[in-house]
Amino acid sequence: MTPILNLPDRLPSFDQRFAFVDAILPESQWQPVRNAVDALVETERSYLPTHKKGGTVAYETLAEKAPAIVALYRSEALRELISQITGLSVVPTPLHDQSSCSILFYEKPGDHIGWHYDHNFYKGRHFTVLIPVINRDSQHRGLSAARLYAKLGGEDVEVATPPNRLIVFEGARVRHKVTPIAEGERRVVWSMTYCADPRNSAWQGVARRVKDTAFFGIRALWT
Ligand SMILES: O=C(O)CCC(=O)C(=O)O
Ligand SMILES: [Fe+2]
Repeated sequence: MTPILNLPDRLPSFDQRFAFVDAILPESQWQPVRNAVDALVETERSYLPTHKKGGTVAYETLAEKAPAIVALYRSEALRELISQITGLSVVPTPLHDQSSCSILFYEKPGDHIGWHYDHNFYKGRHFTVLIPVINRDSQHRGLSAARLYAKLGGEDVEVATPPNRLIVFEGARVRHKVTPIAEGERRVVWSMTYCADPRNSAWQGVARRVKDTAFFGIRALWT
């Protein structure tokens, strides 16, 4: 049986609460993810109201429209790898949390996300996992102009986000941003969260809903 993930020979260090692994998905897993994202891009394009407000496709929608993506998010293989990288036993966060597993679309010139932390509304430490699926310039020759920056050890560190690179960081502790894409470019990022203890208290639950609104409303501010 082909493995679900291309496991690295050596685990990357997580000393700075930030790590990445290239070519994480083998072809057999990568193809269904690509196809699911291409189908979502088509849906976005043809369904204008979503397109206008859009920017993100949330977990409930993915569960219905892209089950391959949700299955990988919830796979034991990915859970185990994130646990090994972070050094904590983590689990996927709940379905009702819109940030648990979502697809972020950067498709209009200027689409970006400013400096931010990813809020943690759970009891345990919380990690953001990104897998860029599409990242191309207008000529389809290289990556888009969008760059992920993380504040690591007081420095702004640029991290390339080529397709199929697994990026793991403690988003509640590591400030990060994405610079704007340019005309004709496209960047689509699969964003997930895992947590060491996914329980949340009542007031944290309320705060979480506020966060969902804020995060998923961001696109409205970009356009
Ligand atoms: O698009 C990216 O590379 C980063 C997205 C992000 O900040 C997040 O998912 O928390
Ligand atoms: Fe973030």
